[in-house]
Amino acid sequence: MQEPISAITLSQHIVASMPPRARGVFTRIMMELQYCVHMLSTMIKSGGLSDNILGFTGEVNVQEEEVKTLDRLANEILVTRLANSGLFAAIASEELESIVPGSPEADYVIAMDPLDGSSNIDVNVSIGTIFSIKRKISAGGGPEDFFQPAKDQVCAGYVIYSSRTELVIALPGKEVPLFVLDPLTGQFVLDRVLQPRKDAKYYSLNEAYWDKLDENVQEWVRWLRNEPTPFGGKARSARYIGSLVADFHRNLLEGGVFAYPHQKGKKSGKLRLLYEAQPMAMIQSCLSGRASTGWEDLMDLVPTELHQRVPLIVGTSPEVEKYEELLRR
Ligand code: FDP
Repeated sequence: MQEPISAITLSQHIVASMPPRARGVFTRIMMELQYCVHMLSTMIKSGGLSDNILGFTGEVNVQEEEVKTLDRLANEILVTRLANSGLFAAIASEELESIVPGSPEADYVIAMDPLDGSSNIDVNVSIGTIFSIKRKISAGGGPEDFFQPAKDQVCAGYVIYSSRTELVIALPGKEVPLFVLDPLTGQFVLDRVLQPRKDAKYYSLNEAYWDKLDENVQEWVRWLRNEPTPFGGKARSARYIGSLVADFHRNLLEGGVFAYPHQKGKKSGKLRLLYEAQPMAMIQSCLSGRASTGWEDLMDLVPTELHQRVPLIVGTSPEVEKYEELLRR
């Protein structure tokens, strides 16, 4: 990491990447997200000492999952601040059944998973926040704004809360920077620009579902385990953390493929198109990778429901393409 005194901050980086006549809206969006993330990161790292943030709330969310206290807090902080920021016409959260209205005149909408990897909260394992920003196409902010394909996102990103809090953002056609949160100043500073990884060292999938996977997917996993990579690497090793953000981040940095496939008799998968699959698809595509349901390219798939679930195969291109090839048989 750079010397703090010469570090490039997130706001400096965004201002430098914008066209000269930009109005500064996007910079304000990033500053608002930075503020929320700093708050969340501080709460998470306090480990429940200063606030009672661990455990369950006793509620069940729209996804029929038990809500953890931190899930609820993260959702409240992000939704309340972003809805009142004047920067978004509408907000969609994985935790909420309906869209939350913002400022109808704003140009953007944001979909987010406020806290990804809930099952890892209470065991001090990496968790994250995922977001996807789209340009508003309706008059005042409605479902159609969210039902645009991943390739039409204006920005996708995630935060990983681990030994460091890191932010990765992708703007179409631009480099993918990785920022680190300086806990003293609450500013994200540029750590590095990520480089595409052609070769997959790892694959990540929950192998406990082996008996539920269809034969083509099982064959793909055997191929990953046994065949050398097309670029001369060894057969891939396995890593599964169980937080999408953490597994995806690891594969993005090291080279790998993450899969949460469909199962026999259940084509829909588990992960959510708007809050998880679309943002990861854009980030991976900006780094020469691919994201697919197995049947459709996730950059092109047009959402039809707010909480739509899809199979997600995302990572280095040859591995994703092999998956698609096996499913086509
Ligand atoms: P979690 O249920 O802990 O919130 O989207 C939710 C998610 O975690 C992803 O982060 C993770 O990749 C996946 O679900 C884990 O699901 P399995 O336990 O079924 O493997």
